[in-house]
Amino acid sequence: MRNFKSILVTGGAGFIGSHVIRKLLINRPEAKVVNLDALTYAGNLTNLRDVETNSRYAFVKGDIQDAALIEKLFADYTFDAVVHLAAESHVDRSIENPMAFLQTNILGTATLLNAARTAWAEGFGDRIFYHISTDEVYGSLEADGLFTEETAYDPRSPYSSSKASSDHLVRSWHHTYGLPVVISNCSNNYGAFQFPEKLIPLMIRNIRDEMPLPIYGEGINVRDWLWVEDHASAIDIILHAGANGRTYNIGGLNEWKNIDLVHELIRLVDKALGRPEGYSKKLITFVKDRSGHDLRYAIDASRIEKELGWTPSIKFEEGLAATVDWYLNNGDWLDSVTSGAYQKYYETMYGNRE
Ligand code: NAD
Ligand code: TDX
Repeated sequence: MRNFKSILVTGGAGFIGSHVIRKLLINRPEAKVVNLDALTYAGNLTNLRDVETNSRYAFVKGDIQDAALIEKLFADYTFDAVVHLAAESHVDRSIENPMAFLQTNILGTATLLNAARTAWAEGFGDRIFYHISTDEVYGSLEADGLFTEETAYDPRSPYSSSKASSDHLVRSWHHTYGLPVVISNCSNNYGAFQFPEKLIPLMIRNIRDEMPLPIYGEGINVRDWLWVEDHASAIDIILHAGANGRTYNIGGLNEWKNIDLVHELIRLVDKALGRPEGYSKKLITFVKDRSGHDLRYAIDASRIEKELGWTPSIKFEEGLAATVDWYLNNGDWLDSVTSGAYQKYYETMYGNRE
């Protein structure tokens, strides 16, 4: 088991990163945590309002491609671990604007790897560079089968190919320079503070506001959903106990067809808002499919269970109901992140889709 005094988290103002920072501050009272985040449209400091006065937490606004800034941060804070989450993360945006994905996800990761290697040149010791990746690097499954850590990479969108490239870079810094690394590849996360461009918060908001519910294609695509706090726990465990150079798949064993999930969200939101059962079904709108839409993702998470003792802690029904409650009770958050630029995004993505 490793112990860290000073951890650099990148992308901590985003959805998963904010949960990771909270988890590290609670579980690791000996550690200081520095959050480096560029605050793109997806980064929001209100996601971390409850920890901002914690003396073991610091926020730095900056880009992971800024080599000089990162070198200075390594010198100022003498990090002994990096947890790298910063990324452009939305597949639809990657189809519209791939270059931003290549810059942040590929060049940004290489910049961080170089900085860690240089700063730790005197000896790697127990230090670790932890790269957070996605199941999408493995491609798309038909009705059967699961992605294992041995599945060959077959990324099919600009997003997933940029994440696959970054995974390859991390492994190459390990093999070439000996940089100690761990990688994890996770399925779709859900929970509080997720930007409402992603399926679950977008649908909750649209059901609440009685707006059309845009379902791509026939809604038959399948995703495996994992509670974001379970992902944050898995990250904490892998960071401290994962074997150097090893990859861990993280998943929820919880596959849902998109259309079934939207029906479940309609049931939960209508119930919470006191509407008659089935009231919002009329909002379902089948729209033009996502280009290159992957059919199915599903994860074999037996390695992390066997080697590190991690399994999901919560049943999906419970997590989804809590998530719906969170968005309905945090309407201010939802309204603030969807004001301004979101309107233009929504119009661009969905305006001509029906
Ligand atoms: P997110 O889009 O909610 O947050 C990304 C964060 O990174 C934001 O705070 C943003 O401001 C920051 N960022 C973006 N570009 C940056 C740059 N150039 N420099 C510094 N900061 C920058 O993403 P998320 O859903 O929290 O995902 C976090 C990580 O987990 C990503 O690496 C993603 O690929 C991976 N992942 C996500 C999921 C999921 O379901 N959301 C599943 C598996 C893996
Ligand atoms: O409006 C929509 N309608 C719709 O039918 C949206 C936004 C999505 N969908 C479908 C597309 C997918 O089949 O829902 C499914 C889930 O879509 P997203 O929430 O965009 O997630 P996905 O594309 O599966 O990718 C997510 O999981 C893996 C994250 O965004 C990635 O960052 C992560 O790596």
